[in-house]
Formats: sequence, structure tokens, C-alpha cells
Amino acid sequence: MKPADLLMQHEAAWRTATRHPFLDSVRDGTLAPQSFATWLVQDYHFVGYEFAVQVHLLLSAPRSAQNLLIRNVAALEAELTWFEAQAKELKLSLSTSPHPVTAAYGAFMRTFEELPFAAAMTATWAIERAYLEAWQNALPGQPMYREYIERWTNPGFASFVGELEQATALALESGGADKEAEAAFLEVAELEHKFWDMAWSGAAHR
Ligand code: MP5
Repeated sequence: MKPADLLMQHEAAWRTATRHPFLDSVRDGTLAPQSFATWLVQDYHFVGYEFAVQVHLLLSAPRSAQNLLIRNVAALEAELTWFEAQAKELKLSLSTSPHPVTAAYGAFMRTFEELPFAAAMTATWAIERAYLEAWQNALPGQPMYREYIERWTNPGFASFVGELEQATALALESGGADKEAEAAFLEVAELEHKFWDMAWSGAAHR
């Protein structure tokens, strides 16, 4: 099994992960400020969880994936700094608690430790691929969201996602972890969908 097979076989689930009224309204400029604020604060929490999980994954990675995963960890740390600056500019507090959906995503990512490396890598790739496609679906987007859209649609990010896909394909080559990889992929699709729903509802967070 290859990563691209998962996208094809689970096209409907993947569509719910990458297409959403939230993204449509980023595109047409009708997004409620509360929804955007919810997304921003919750995504900051998400990236904090992801950072810790990826540091762990790096420790168990085969030699061939180390360089890529080091770059991922460095990008995640830089992203936390970027989110902190965005929140400051928008006067949003980042010290609110994670929404249950964000907490569930964090709990899922912590299970990577118990998964075969190929399955953890599949989920790592799917998480980034989901954002690449989701934000592409918001293009060209309203000027106020340009920086956000560019962050996950720029060619450098797209090629990074391509590298993750290649590393995932290599890890899956033996075929020993296909079942776990498929389950992890589907879990990412579902959690991405729930994450957009949560942001869209503009759930209060304190
Ligand atoms: C990503 C994200 C992309 N920031 N938030 C969610 C809910 N899913 C995927 O990850 P990254 O590391 O910000 O590119």
C-alpha cells in the first residue's frame, strides 16, 4: 500500500477532512471572527501537542527519516512562535484550555508511540497533507487571511508534504503495517473534520 492509495480509497472521508464551510468562508470573507479566534487558539494547542509527539517519533525513526523529522520538529517550534505573535496581534489569549476535540486529537497523536513506525509516519504525513489541501480549498482567500493561507499552500510547504509522502511510502514498503496505517489515516481524516466543525461552531474556550 502507498499513501496515494489511501487518498483514493477513502476519498469521501478525506473530502470531509479538507472541505468545510469554515474554509469556504475564509475564501469569501464571511467567517465569523469568533470562529477564526477559536480555530487559532485551538490550533496553537494542537501544534503544541504535535511538537511533543514528533520529538518522540524522531527518537524511534530509522536513519533515513531522521533529517526530515528534525526539520518537522524545527518547523513546529517555529510555528508555535508564529502563533504566539498572531495571537498577540489579535489580542487573543493562548492560556485558555484545549477544547475536548483538540484534547482528543492530542490523545490520538500520543498513541503514535505504540504504533509501528510506518503507521505513525502515515498519520504524520496525513496531518500535513490535510492542511495543504484544506487551505488550498480556501484559495485565493480574503486579504485578511492571506498569511494563514500562504503558510499551508506555499510551494515549500507542498514539497515538504511531498517528502513526507515519500518517507511514508518507504516505511510502508514491507507491507507489515498496512492495517494500522489505514486506521491511523482514517482517524486523522475524522479528527480533521471534527476540528473544522469545532472551529466553525466558534465554541467558547476559557
Ligand atoms: C495541521 C494543523 C497542520 N496545524 N492543525 C490541524 C488540526 N491539522 C493539521 O500541521 P502543521 O504542523 O501546522 O503544518
